[in-house]
Amino acid sequence: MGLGYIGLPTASLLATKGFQVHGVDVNQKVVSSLNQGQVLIQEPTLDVMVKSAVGSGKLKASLTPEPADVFIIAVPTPFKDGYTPDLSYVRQAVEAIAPEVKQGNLVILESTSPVGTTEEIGTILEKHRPDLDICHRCVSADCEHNPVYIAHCPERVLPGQILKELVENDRIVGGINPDSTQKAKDFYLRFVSGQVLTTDSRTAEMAKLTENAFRDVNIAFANELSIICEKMDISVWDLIRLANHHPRVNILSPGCGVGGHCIAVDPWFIIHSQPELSRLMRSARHINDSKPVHVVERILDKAGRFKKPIIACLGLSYKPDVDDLRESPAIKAVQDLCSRSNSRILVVEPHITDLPAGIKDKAQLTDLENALDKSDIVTVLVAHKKFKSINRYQLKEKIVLDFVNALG
Ligand code: SAJ
Repeated sequence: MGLGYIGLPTASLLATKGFQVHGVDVNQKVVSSLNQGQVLIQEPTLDVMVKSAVGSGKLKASLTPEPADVFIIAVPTPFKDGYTPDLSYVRQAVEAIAPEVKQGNLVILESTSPVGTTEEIGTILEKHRPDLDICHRCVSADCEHNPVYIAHCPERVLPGQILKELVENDRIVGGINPDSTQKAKDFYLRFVSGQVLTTDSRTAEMAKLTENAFRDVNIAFANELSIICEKMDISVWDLIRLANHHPRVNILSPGCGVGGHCIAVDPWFIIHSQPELSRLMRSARHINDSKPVHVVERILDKAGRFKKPIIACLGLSYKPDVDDLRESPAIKAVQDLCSRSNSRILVVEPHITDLPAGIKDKAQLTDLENALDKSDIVTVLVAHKKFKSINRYQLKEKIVLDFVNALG
């Protein structure tokens, strides 16, 4: 259920491992292109795997679910206003599979979710299918009946390395009862080479949120350090390189902010559930969210020296070498820059062909050569590999603001 950045790679991997896979998505375009062996998202080697999976007849897609042994839910779990978790896609997916679920089936939630969501799946299924034995409160590991098994197995793959990590990463599996945990573990052992670690569903949910909150807090430390270093006229990159030589120090990289659909979102699920107790995580979120504003202030400071400067903004995606623009701090910075300055803004993003709404009418998408040629100020917002090979000679007469150390 859900053929996005997680569902589609998972479906195609399972199909190439011999499972018969039926992919479901609410988007007709996604379904049609998949059935033709085509992929709408960029992820290394995914196109080859999808082609082979569809070509072998093991993977097909439609808008509605069919009966199955295992149902995997991999739909988005964003937040609504006030950083409240939005579980509507999970609920809709469960309602969609409810008519097809049979005794003995395994339902797995892979979407990153607030604590308690996997148990809620059981409640929703019970409501729509009172005939089913969900066995919610079953505590023994050797149930004599054949209930519906429900477990959480959070996805942990890194965009850009999804297909490798789907197989090699250790997985955490937590069922709503011990039987569900065991069933889910047996399933993952059929295609995962990493360890499959077991727990209960609430701990599994919290583990995933914790992993991303840990990274968010550590990036916030780096971002705070970068602002302190600017004030003190110290190169934060040299500082981090040196400090990281200590055997127990490993500072992450400062940048333009934290984006994507995971790290900028998931800590809020913890903060929302324990607002009084999540002071550090909340603070990290604010530091990372405010970094694009700081980036823009630094650009405006330099732009003030010109009448109507041309500013090149290199990179728009949420992180290097991906096409994903979701929650991108670079977009926030460009948007803010457009609204606060009279400059002409040239954007270079090699992974897209069109600027997103919000900056489409205010900035111009162009290629790297043209941007470097025309601009007075060059800003690097995302450390794409392509930018690392920029000829320094081309930057000689320009003001350069490299927020991600792409130019070294
Ligand atoms: N970033 C920095 N500095 C760093 C590292 C990252 O500013 O040192 C920024 C990136 O530019 C980006 C954001 O943080 O804007 C997040 O990027 P990321 O590469 O850290 O993580 P994601 O969001 O692509 O994937 C994360 C991963 N989680 C962890 O590493 C703990 C991945 O394993 C998860 O599966 C994924 O979230 C998810 O789906 O939850």
